[in-house]
Amino acid sequence: MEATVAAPFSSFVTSTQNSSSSPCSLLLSRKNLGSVNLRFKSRLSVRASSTSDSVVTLLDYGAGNVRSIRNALRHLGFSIKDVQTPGDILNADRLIFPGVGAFAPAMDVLNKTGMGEALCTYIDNDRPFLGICLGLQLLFDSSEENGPGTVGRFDSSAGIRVPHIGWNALQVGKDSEILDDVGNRHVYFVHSYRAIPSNENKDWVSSTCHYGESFISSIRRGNVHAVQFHPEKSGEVGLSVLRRFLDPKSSSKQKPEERKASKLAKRVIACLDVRTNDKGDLVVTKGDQYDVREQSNENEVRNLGKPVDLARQYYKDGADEISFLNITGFRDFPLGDLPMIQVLRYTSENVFVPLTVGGGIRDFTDATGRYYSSLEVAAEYFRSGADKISIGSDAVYAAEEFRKSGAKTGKSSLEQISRVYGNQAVVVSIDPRRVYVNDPDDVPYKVIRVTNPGPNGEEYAWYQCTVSGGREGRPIGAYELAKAVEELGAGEILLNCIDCDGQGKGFDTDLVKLISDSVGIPVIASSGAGTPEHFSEVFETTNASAALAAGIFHRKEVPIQSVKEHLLEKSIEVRM
Ligand code: 1PR
Repeated sequence: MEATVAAPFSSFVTSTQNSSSSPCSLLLSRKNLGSVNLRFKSRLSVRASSTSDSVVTLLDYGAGNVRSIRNALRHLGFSIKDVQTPGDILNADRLIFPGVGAFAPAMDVLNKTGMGEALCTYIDNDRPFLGICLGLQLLFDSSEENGPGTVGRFDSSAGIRVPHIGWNALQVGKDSEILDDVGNRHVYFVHSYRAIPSNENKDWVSSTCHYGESFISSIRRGNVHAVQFHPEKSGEVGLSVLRRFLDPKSSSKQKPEERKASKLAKRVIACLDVRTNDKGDLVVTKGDQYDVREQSNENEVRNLGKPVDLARQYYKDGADEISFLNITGFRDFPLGDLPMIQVLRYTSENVFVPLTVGGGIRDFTDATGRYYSSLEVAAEYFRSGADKISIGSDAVYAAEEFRKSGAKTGKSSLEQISRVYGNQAVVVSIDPRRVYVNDPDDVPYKVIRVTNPGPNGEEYAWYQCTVSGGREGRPIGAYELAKAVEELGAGEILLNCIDCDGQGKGFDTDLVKLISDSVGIPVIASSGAGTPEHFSEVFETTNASAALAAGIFHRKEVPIQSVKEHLLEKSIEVRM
């Protein structure tokens, strides 16, 4: 969650300043630019702190998922004081600035309210500060032309997928203190912009991370800390980072991890397909090729458990992420489906890995004629604890339109949500069905030679996209859709396959290879996992960044840990 503008810091700067003299960038070159600090000091003063040890001040500028950091702080026994005025910043005992949402709108708010100035004064006075993600980037001069030490976008031409999403390893340098428990473990990143280490900032850098190049993953000077990763989403390790910031005297020690994290891990994701059953209860269900009803006389919806309980269990079991798909969202309006919002709220109270939610994200007019934009739906999901939202059917319509006209309208839910929340917060879920053909020229879509021929010996296939939970085929293939949604602002693709769903015979590696080789954003392989070997197969034969499964976890056939241990044996990096 961070900048979506090329030079994010410039918007933080008041109109009379340019980005190279922005107040907080001075922190990195104080000697040269001290006079501007003084200007702020003369206008604002910090009073000695006196409030309770268990209060933490939170600067929530109203964008994205701040519920996760709130939940993490409460979980650690702290109460939260929200910043209402610049004075609240100056009077804070300890201040957290969680960087979520897009940069420009957030910085506008800070500028208009005078909070930006107060923030700089607070930091300049070496008061306890923790910046997260954007909260790190704002300490730098962002101007891309100013050479090293600036914040810029990852360079996808270097062969890396942007956004950088997932669990990566840190090279911890100097005495960061808050990172003392991180050791050999992975932490969770989600961002497209990064700060580069340089001579000017080397005294500040407390850890770096490698993703195509070395970038700054944390800085520390005195009581001022900032991290590019999300501690509130990094499981127990992340909680220990927060704990050490909040209570530097805390002596809690994480058990040292024997295996050393060395690079971006392949993610193992647990997926919960959720819907209301015939009794009106919200249940986790799971279909075979998208049919979720029992093959019994009652024909009832399969009930595999309660969403919140299962999500908690998967968090404990080591899932790297959890996805909720409201599979009847296409016909029920999500904001009318309050139980799903409740599920997110309860889950995010004690599940500290990323949560994705999908189903029914689109513009909607209810029975009373009230119109809701997809942005409102997404906003409610983010507020309720989702880190990413996933769009299915509506992305198909947007992609069809885009291919027809060749122009972006900026109005689709995909475009709007990624503009406001950043593309790293928007997943597109594709539900394709394999269609065999004899000849690659039979259809105007991308056709591939399949590993296993079709029922009539067909050697080729295309993958037809569907909407409404697989009920309706559309005139667009998975390849065309993936390319289009990447252009429209998707940050990640969740690639299902109706033919493989629930079959336990392995992922459709032909399809996963096709899509993961065609786009520059991360691709999550989904549908068909039956054994740990299916996970290593998909990672060894395709460029998938993550693999998702549902049935084998719900039926307790294969524990998440067994999948990870198997991947480790195959020398595939995973978070343990
Ligand atoms: O179209 O924006 O309302 O979103 C609807 C969402 O719900 C989409 O993401 C779509 O994939 C999902 N969905 C709709 N109907 C079903 C269904 O099953 N009847 N579930 C459905 C899709 C597929 C995966 C599943 C994997 C792994 N489920 O999420 O979890 O295939 O399963 P497995 O490991 O058991 O093989 P919109």
